[in-house]
Amino acid sequence: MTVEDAVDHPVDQPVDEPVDEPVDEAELQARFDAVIARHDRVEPRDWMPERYRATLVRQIAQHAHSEIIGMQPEGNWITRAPSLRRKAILLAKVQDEAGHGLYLYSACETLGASRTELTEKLVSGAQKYSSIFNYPTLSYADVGTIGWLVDGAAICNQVPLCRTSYGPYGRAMIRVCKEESFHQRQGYELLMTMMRGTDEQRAMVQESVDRFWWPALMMFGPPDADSPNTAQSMAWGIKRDTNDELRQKFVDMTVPQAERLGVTLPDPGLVWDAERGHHDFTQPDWEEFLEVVKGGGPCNAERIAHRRAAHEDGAWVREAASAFARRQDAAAREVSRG
Ligand code: FAQ
Repeated sequence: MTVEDAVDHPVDQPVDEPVDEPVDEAELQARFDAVIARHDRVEPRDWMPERYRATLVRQIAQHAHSEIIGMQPEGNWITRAPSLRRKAILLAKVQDEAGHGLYLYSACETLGASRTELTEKLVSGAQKYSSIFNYPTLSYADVGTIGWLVDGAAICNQVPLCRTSYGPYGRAMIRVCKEESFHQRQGYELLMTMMRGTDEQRAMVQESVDRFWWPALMMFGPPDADSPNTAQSMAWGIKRDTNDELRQKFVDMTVPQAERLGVTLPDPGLVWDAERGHHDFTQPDWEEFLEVVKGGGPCNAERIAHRRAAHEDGAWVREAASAFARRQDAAAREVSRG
């Protein structure tokens, strides 16, 4: 499934009819269930069960936070990019991630959760972001590996989300996925260039892939049997595939790319299973995953401290923007009074 498929075969347009009054809760629930059963879209002004709304806010906010925190590991290399061209590409990519975060915070606003409130929950640790961004970027090859593996995993996870049941989330995903595809290609091209270079450069790529392979597998979340949210999110059409299905898709997609690149994926258990028509692979260390999600990863404290400092340093910009908006409003009222 590509982004283009999702765009060319969009979910039917929203049924944004005003609700006839009076309607009881059971009737509203029945209408909602019918929308989900038809694979139609739920829109912001539609009635929705409170748990559906809360699940969406949880997932979309975590997704938004991941995009924003995800700027840090690669941002670490902007000043040290080896050429003007590589610097321009990296700057553009990191800016794209900021844009993705903003679309996603906007999608959350349509559910009644403000950006201020969500940012506070991020910096206080009340909401999560993707485990992957708690690992350090130790070499320039990590920029390529993040593009290839991390954006690659993000695409596997997010292309199906273009068909998620909540309209604003699905529509945001279409553009995000197009940009993530570009990110993945730039990462792969960077690694390919290094693999065509010196022995030291090839070793740098291999070392980077060795570090990022297992955390990339963890991005899809715990195994289905240990995933408390998957069954309900699938029933509501928020998620279109389970964590294990997406992880398998990612492995199958990545193996031939690794062969072409000339790197070895660090899993001796990775073999083609002709009967299943998929690669068998070793599970990542789920204890390590839980530790990272709980806040004990190599960079959790640093990532949150950096985000909190940036938020506090930006207070004057928010105040200035609010003052400017108030002044514009006052001027507009003045003009309308004539
Ligand atoms: N890290 O029951 P499930 C990107 C939590 S964007 C941390 O399976 P669910 C772009 C989960 O929240 C990457 N926590 O949960 C980029 C839940 O906790 P809670 C982000 C995780 O929601 C590239 C608990 O574990 N993408 O990379 C993780 O049904 C390069 C139980 O899990 C998205 O957010 C994890 N990896 O499925 C940016 C995509 N996995 O809240 C910069 C949208 C699970 O109950 C540079 N999200 N948890 O306390 C999703 O598809 C889903 O939320 C899953 C998790 C699949 C991530």
